[in-house]
Amino acid sequence: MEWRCGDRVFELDDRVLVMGILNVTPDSFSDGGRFLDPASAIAHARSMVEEGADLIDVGAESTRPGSAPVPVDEQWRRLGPILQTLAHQTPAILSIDTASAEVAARALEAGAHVVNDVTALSDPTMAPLIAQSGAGIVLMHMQGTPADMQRDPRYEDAPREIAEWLAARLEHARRSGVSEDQVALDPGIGFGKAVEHNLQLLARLDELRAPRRPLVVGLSRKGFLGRLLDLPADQRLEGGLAASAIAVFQGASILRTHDVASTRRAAIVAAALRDARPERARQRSRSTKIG
Ligand code: HH2
Repeated sequence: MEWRCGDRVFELDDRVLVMGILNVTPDSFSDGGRFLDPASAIAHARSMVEEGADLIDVGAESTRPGSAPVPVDEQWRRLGPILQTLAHQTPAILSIDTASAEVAARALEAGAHVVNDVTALSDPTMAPLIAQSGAGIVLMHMQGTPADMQRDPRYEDAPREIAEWLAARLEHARRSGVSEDQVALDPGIGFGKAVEHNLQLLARLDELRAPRRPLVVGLSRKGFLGRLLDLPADQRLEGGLAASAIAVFQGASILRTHDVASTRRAAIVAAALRDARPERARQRSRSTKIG
């Protein structure tokens, strides 16, 4: 399975990608205010690249529960200098975490390769931008908006409904001219989901594999881990690694995380275990013979 992001192509049958998070916001739930200053943001991005990040996901708008949208000009004031420097001075592939096509267009112009859209193309000018630029796009599921999503999220069967919703958004992207190989899908852990919905999604992640597109999972330090562990955001690492390993075992290809080095190590072991299952071993020997 290939994921095409502009002039870069990721081959994802065997590899798990680590997407390091760089939040240039005053209010993100676990690292708000730490990387607002461009020098500290750039140093943090560099250290994530050294730890093995394949992509750096840069965002200027927190989407924590209760947050409000950040105007385009303010997003760009925070992002512009950082993206321009990173595009020229690091080998990392840059992803822009925004729902605004205007911000995404400026970021792609500055050298980003991926748009991470937590609203899955809700801005009507986003799909044409992705189609025309050839950038990679992450389509994420959210029930409601960040302002109201955690009030009382309800599903009859969260994994089934979210799988159907993601397949429909993929179809919408395709009809808007986006090539399927540009798209990655994300169930949106914590976005309009109660603890049990997040657990069902992670326990049954393999049910989301049907469209044969790369699956992104972002669970780093999130609230459901805090609820299970009764611990604050800075003490949820081991819980997050356990859940990430299970996600990889079931087919996740991209892990979005604040903790790059440890997530990479967990992903390598989980992917090796996944590939040791008889059906995967058979698939791999078939594709080796064909290739
Ligand atoms: N989670 C967050 C933000 N963007 N994008 C994708 N594709 N998947 C996710 O799960 C996801 C995301 C929220 O996490 P974080 O960036 O740490 O916090 P905040 O939104 O407060 O900046």
